[in-house]
Amino acid sequence: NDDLIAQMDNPQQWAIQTGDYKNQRYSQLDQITADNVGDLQVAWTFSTGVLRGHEGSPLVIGDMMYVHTPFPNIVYALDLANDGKIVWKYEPKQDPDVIPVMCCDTVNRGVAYADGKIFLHQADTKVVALDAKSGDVVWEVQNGDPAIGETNTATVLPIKDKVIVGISGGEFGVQGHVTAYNMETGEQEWRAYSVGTDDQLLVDPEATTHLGKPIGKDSSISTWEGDQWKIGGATTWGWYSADMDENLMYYGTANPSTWNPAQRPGDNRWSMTIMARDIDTGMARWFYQMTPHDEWDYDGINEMILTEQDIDGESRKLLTHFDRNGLGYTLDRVTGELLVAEKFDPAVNWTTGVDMDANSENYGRPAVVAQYSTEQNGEDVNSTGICPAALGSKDQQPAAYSPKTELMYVPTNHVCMDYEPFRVSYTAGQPYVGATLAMYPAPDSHGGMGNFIAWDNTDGSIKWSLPEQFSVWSGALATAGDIVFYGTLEGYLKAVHAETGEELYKFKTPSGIIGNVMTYEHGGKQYIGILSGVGGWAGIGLAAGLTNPNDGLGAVGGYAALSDYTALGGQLTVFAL
Ligand code: PQQ
Repeated sequence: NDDLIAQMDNPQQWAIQTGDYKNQRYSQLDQITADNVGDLQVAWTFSTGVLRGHEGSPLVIGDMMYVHTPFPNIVYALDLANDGKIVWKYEPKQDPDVIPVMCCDTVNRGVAYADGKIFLHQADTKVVALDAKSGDVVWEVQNGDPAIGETNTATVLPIKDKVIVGISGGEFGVQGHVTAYNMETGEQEWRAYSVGTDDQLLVDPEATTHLGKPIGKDSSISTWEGDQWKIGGATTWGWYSADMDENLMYYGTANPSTWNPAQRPGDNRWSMTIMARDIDTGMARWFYQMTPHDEWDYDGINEMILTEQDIDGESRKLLTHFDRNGLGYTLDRVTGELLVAEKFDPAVNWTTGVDMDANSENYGRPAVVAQYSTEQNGEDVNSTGICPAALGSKDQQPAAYSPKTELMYVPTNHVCMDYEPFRVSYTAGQPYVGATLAMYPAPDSHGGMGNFIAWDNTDGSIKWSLPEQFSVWSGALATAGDIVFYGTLEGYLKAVHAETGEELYKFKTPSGIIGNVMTYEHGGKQYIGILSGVGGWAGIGLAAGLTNPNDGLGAVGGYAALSDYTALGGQLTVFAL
């Protein structure tokens, strides 16, 4: 898509949620630097009028800024040339019955732009194309069915002549899928399921590979008992990246349903899998399953960051992924070859690491520590002290990459859990969870539940690590000014030095931050923008008013202290020198 590519290449704009197709979240803007960031001031603010968790970020295209909200998914177009005046507002009419079917707050990770249109994927899975100038509906299409637990929180990927969209509902036993719609008309072009028959998966059993070998016939359904795959989860609610030269798009699939592993024997392919697919046809080039037969809810949907770097003196096209399971993976994104798999939080204890011997029959599999299994001999067992907790060493909060430092800047969680699986039966549209969880800070952490780290993806090592009291649930931004920004659950926007991690600036916004930091230039001036509005899975206690420690799928107890620091409220804060 030439229009979008031109906008993304222009550092004055913030044209896509992920910064670019590579998901680097890096800006060339360098007015704000490590030397002057300490002088940052609030330039203007905007209340979204909505209270629950605010994920994602605004977009900036020319003089227009587009701001979205959680359910009911309002979109505002603000005129930056006229003091942020509201040019149009779009408020979809959605049935509030979708709210209880959303697992982890009513968040939305933002709108997308291409070809003069704004694309919104609502909570009720309606995909809407709006005229970017007027806000008029150009087309709309229903992607899923909330009555069976299909909902949406993700942004969409506009690419070439398509809009690529995912689905949520892993806690409701849906059959996860990714769908391409025609950007002009909204017509469906292809749909690829994560679990299912070869036809549904869009695979060629001989040509699609897993760690260099063909996946073979019935690669998914042969790893489930009976037709459990039909309610097998593996949703696609995360971030999407793309390599236009290879014509490939990348994303990860989520947990297999239910959370009780004893109820679904087998590797449960292709849940917990990194997928590389042809953009035009959806056909899969390669898969890599990170957590076969998941026992902990370590969804594999976190972003895939694409870079070109040297490994062992050879320049390679890389894909880096920080998984919920606590391992930072680096792969060759053309072939799917596994290059690095190392823990990015030292607390991770469920595995001793991944078998990297290409000749081993366990090649690419994590070795599971029996003590932290939630299943033994086919029976479910209670397990305590598992690190990380179900929300992972990192959840959806996206990392950033600076080509200047060649480091990844990663918002992380430092949380462990007790896991009690129980038998559950499937009823369409009802929770299909099958485990009770308790979450708490990792034992070595002196109470800190998060770290903001710098990671070298070429050898899998932590360069520096900044302890945070709560999980860092906000997305990072790296800039050519040698600074990295992130937000905290208490509500601070922080700027740190890209080389050393030294804290250079912090400002407390009105509510906890789970949004992603963005930057743009307008009228010759660089601005930093961040949405506050506490919520998401970590903030679900505040967002949904829950107090029982095991509620919110176990997060309420773990993050109870958040209410001592912040309260609900959706606000955009924009900073400048
Ligand atoms: N959403 C958040 C959030 O926005 O804070 C955190 C999570 C979700 C999770 O940790 C999940 O496991 C999760 N799982 C699904 C799913 O399996 O379909 C969906 C979502 C979602 O749509 O937000 C989350």
